[in-house]
Amino acid sequence: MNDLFANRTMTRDGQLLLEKAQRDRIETVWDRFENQLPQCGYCEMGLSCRICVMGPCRIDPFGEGPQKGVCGADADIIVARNLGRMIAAGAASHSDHGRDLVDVLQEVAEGKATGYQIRDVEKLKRVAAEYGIVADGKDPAEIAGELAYAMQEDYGTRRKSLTLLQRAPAKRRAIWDKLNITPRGIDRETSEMMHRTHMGVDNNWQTLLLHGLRNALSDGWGGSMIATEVSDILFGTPQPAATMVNVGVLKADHVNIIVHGHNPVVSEMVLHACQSEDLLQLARENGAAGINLAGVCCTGNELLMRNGIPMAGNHLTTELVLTTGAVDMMIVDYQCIMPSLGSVAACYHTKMISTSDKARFPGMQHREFHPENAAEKAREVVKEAIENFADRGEVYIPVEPVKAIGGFSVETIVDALGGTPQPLIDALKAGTIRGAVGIVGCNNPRIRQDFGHVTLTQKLIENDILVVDTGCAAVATSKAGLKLAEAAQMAGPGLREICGALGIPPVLHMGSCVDNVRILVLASALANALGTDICDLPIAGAAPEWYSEKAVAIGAYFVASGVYTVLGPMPPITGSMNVVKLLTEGLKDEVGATFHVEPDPEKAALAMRRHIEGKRAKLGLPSLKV
Ligand code: SF4
Ligand code: MSK
Repeated sequence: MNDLFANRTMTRDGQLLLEKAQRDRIETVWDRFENQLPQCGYCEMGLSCRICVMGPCRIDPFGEGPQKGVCGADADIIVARNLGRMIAAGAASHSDHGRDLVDVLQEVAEGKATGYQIRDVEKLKRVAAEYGIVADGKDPAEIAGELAYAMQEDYGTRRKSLTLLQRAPAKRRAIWDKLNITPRGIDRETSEMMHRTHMGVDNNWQTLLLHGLRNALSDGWGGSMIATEVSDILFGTPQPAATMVNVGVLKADHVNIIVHGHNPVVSEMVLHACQSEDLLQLARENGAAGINLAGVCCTGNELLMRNGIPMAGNHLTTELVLTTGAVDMMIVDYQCIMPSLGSVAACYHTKMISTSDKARFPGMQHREFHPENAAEKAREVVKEAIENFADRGEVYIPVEPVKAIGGFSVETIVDALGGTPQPLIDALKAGTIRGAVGIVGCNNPRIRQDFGHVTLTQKLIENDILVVDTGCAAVATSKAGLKLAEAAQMAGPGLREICGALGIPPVLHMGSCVDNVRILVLASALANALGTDICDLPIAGAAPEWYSEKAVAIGAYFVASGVYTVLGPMPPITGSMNVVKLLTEGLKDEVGATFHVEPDPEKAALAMRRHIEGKRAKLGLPSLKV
């Protein structure tokens, strides 16, 4: 294999498709990354500012050039403002995704969103009760209407704190209150961050960063949590199910449709259309053996979690999957969809369809989905995909797919444990499982694709540390075969024994990137059962290949919730040692957790083991020498 391709991705399908892309003269994300090198050092350090038009300004990190922007902002202020705006963008993205789901819930309640229904009535009632809604004597539609209204209130500005914060341990909420970072309205915190970072508002880097934590918490315990809960209510709470992953899930004799993006509002309707008998018949009449729906990125994870739909790849595979020539249509909603996709598709027969009024892309046809027309629109586009099957050229599907198990919601994990987290707590206390780590986030061309996720995961499970993962990390470990019960053979003896007894893999797929909140809910359940705080648990978080602003918000709400979090790529903060020190050391005294940056996954695993052993020792649990 060409070394260049082997250095870009550890995946076999990725390497072979990079060769194909080169043969077909397709430019990929890696080519464009290399074309950008060397990237701007000021920006990498967070030292450039273009907040106002007296600028743009930059601070000289060597102390020889300007040390202040035109307005007088120094390096600390500029770095903190830039980071604050990254958090605001990430929180806004997740939370707006959540809002779209609440809108569907509202329309289902009003009988307008034909095609959607409430699949998990029990969860509807449970979540409604948390919002103080009495369900007795009401039908699900009525409860859904009241819940949608109450959740919309959480987005507004009238409350002092968000409803679902009640799920956090009391000690954690007390910390947030003491620091005055208890999040209020979801939109309010993002709006306030944009205000604070306007020229001439908050020019104290510490208070800017504290508001960054508050803004991130409004996502983690607000917008993202609402997104996950409403998705479960509308589309069903995930249950473990077998699936297949990598580009080999495409089928040469089927109409292949790929869904890409994040929100299940579109992809669930596409799935229904793909399963309808008349469209399957049409596919057969057009010479195909059937319709094969597969996902990439997180809308794929949403379908995988609930329906076992196969997954063709993660973030850096999204262009390569088109080079197979086997994709008859790619349907996108929003987030993480590279604007290059339309031009890649134009070299093949693939039809590209955008569906959201807020996300348009070059080279894509726009078919706008709304709750009231989504079922019908989905049928229309699936029909077009079928008609496009005849236009295929040569097809190249170079690998066989890998089996995986997905669908581990908190509910199913607790069910697998016999209805209570106690067996997990007992295993942690005994040291059979030494701790748990949540691995989340993306791919990034700075890092060999999947290498960070897979190496870190392998090192952790070898050390009897249970791994739960989401997003593109979850796809990476699935492709590497770590999401099979047999993968327990790679785990240490304790974790292997538990996995064998429960019939689960050592790496549990917990969903998409908004579903990181499932990890928060699980951590809270453990902390509550132990009568302690999240920061006292032998757990950690990691984002070994993150790239997006959403990942910054996720990392910030993990740390603010008390989870020590290791990042692979360095965030753009090194222009201010004050900011670096606060995030990597100082926050420990404030929220009981810090960030740590370590691009080498083996060293990251070691840092997490040390952290976990330290927490075990503090809880008086048996230790293992690190
Ligand atoms: Fe320059 Fe200050 Fe304007 Fe930023 S806010 S661009 S540092 S003048
Ligand atoms: S899709 S945010 S690349 S996980 Fe959620 Fe993957 Fe990261 Fe997008």
